Amino acid sequence: MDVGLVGLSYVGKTTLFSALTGSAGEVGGAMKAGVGVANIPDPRLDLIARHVPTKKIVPATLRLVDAPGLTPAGAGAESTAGKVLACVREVDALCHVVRCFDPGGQPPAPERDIDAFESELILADLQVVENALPRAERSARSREKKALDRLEVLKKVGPWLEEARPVRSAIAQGALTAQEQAVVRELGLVSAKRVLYVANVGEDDLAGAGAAASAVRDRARADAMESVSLCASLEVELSRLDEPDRAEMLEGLGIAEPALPALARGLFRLLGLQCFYTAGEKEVRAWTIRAGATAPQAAGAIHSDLERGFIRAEVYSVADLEELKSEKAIKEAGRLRVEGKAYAMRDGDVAHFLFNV
Ligand SMILES: Nc1nc2c(ncn2[C@@H]2O[C@H](COP(=O)(O)OP(=O)(O)OP(=O)(O)O)[C@@H](O)[C@H]2O)c(=O)[nH]1
Ligand SMILES: [Mg+2]
Repeated sequence: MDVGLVGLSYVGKTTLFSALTGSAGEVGGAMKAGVGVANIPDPRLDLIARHVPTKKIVPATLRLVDAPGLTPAGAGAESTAGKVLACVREVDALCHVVRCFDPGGQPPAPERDIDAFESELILADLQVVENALPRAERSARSREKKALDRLEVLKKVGPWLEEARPVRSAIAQGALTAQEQAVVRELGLVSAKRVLYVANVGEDDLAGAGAAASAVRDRARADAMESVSLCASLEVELSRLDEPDRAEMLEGLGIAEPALPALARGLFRLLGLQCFYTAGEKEVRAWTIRAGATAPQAAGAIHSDLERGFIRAEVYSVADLEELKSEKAIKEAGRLRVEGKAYAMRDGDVAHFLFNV
């Protein structure tokens, strides 16, 4: 899953990027995006590996793009939106970091900041649509289906954006078919992407109970998006500690867990994703699929050959393993299920795929 860390300037994007990926990042960085990978912590992987002896554990990952800060157009200055947003055209979701801390004499104004950023998203998309329209009109003269579809979508989202509404709200209201949404993705329209709002709180509100974090939460709820609150600078400190020290620091601060698991859960809900697992001597591994994916589609996440040549899947749940302690015991208890092509994977399934190519 690819996620873009976006937001206005100096809100803590790069700080959060460093905390999540463990890479240095460039604080207050120049106009270029950093790219890094975060392993998604998952207690179910450890549980599986306790009962299925294995050489290595491979977690699901998040690929993070740390976008440069966006400066809205001001008196005499041009907006930097086009450049900034070009680096997140291909991501699956946006993590919109909102400043909820006061660096000194600058009280947070999350609603104003969210509105400012949202306007820039919409303007950037409007620009894309206006640039693409003349070309789309020319190619539509060929009457080729693809060209006609593209023109149709551009004509549909243009007025929507002109009314200062993000494309994602058109999708939410069912104004675009699945096929039209695919065209929107191809166009790289950024206001179409779903958003996880990150309230970056100061050390004085680690619980995220203050007015600023609440405003971010309310906004996310009103838009049917997701939100988390975290303190990016504290997360950097946490990420540098070994496990026992980290646990101690969390406890001392009264925080339940580091930010990454909550952030990952938010993204999974936002995008309608779930995990399944494969377990063997070589590795125990987590795979990310769409909720509702069928067994062959899940197999396809591992390799296209497994989807093409899918015969059946042998499936049990992590809960079965926790209860019965081994695959052998699961089999003996008659709990190893044999599932066919129509099976919809459930969250927390452990699967072996049988295939033939
Ligand atoms: N108090 C406080 N300061 C923070 C926090 N997160 C970031 N900062 C500070 O805010 C400043 C900007 O942080 P960056 O992480 O570079 O912000 P950015 O959003 O990447 O900035 P640009 O890339 O320039 O847009 C730095 O001085 C950070 O130390 C936080 O959670 N609390
Ligand atoms: Mg930065």
